[in-house]
Amino acid sequence: MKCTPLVIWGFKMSNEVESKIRLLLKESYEAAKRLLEGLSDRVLIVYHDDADGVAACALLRLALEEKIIVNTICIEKVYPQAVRRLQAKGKEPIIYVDLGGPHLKLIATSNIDCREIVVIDHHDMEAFAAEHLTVLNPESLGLDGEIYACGASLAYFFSRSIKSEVKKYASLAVIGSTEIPGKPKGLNLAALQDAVESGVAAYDEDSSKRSVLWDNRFTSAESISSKLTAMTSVGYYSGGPEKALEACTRCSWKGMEDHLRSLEERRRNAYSKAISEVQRRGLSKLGRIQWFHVKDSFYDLGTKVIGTFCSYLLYRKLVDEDKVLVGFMNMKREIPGIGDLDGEYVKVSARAPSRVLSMIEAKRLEPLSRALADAAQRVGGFGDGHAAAASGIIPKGSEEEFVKIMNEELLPGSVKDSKCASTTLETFLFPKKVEK
Ligand SMILES: [Mn+2]
Repeated sequence: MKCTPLVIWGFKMSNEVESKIRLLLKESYEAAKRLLEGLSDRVLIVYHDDADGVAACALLRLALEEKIIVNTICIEKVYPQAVRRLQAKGKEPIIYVDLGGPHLKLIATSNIDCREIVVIDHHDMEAFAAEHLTVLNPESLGLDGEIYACGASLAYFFSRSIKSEVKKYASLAVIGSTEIPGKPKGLNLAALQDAVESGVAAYDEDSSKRSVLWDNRFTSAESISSKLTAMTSVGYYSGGPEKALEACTRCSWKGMEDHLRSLEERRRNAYSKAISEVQRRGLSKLGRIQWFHVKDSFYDLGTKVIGTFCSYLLYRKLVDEDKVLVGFMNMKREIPGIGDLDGEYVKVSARAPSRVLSMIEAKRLEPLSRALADAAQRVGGFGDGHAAAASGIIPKGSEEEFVKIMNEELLPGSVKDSKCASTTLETFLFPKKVEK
């Protein structure tokens, strides 16, 4: 199998960034080559439930499917149970894309069959090396992955070295990169240049607005991104991720208009039901936390919805600016494509109102990622995220205990400092991206 080394021209960036990007592209090319030289006739792609994740998966599938059988699984979070389950089935290589960076140790130690695993991600990563594990992440070169890359741009260059025709799909990388605020930089800019060259994207440098060819006309990349995210997250349990993959492959919504409308409607109904419940009952308060539980109101929707709902509540009067906002929803046991989780779980999301965020920045409170993850772990769950937004899953019935512990964990300076050594304080304090 032949791979083409990547050549990119005309960067407007510092030499240091440029040389790191070239190094990353070289690593990417070599990883693609190794994957194709392997003996397997199939591959499994595990991707994140948002526009960046699905665009990245579509690019990889486009490049690989003529050569080998491609199976895909969309997951909402890198749950330990989900990782163990999916890695226990089959022997083919696995590509994790737009997720996995913070969980390399879990992924590598669950690799009991010594499968080849490639993690293509741009989130803060855990420093962890293992045999059979290839990591493509700008963070590993000291380049900020949440400024200079996105999952889809990384997947685009990986795919382009396998199949040069993928250049016609560079618009997918442009769609994925809209989750990074501001003007496109680094790999995102390089992918955008390819897309413009191929005639599948247009860029207005002054406004940094990007449009892509979709349904045969130029459409705002951001609007497509938000629809893809709705499909993969709101529609998570109703085949949304596969439909979104299909849409990316065709660069079209054709035949999916009704599905999109019904998703919007389901989300609207669930929101209005939940908001009237929250208004009727008010928020429960404990110390530095205010919280609510929507129980089964979001039951058929993917669990990202509770995070979006928390963000939406942040701007409502009933929210106390001085307390962390925490929301719970009951979640299904089923993970599509993987099976049922052992046990009953609740998804928890936390958001920092602006005044709480200033306290976090002033180091008077712990970043939510740390406080939530520690509290979740202490009740037998799991969590991750950013300073101002974090989420996790915890066993059903442990919600009040969780709130109590998280309230304590929010106070800084306790003995637990060494636990999160792989993530620097700086990356906690200055999150570049907040889950939308
Ligand atoms: Mn991403």
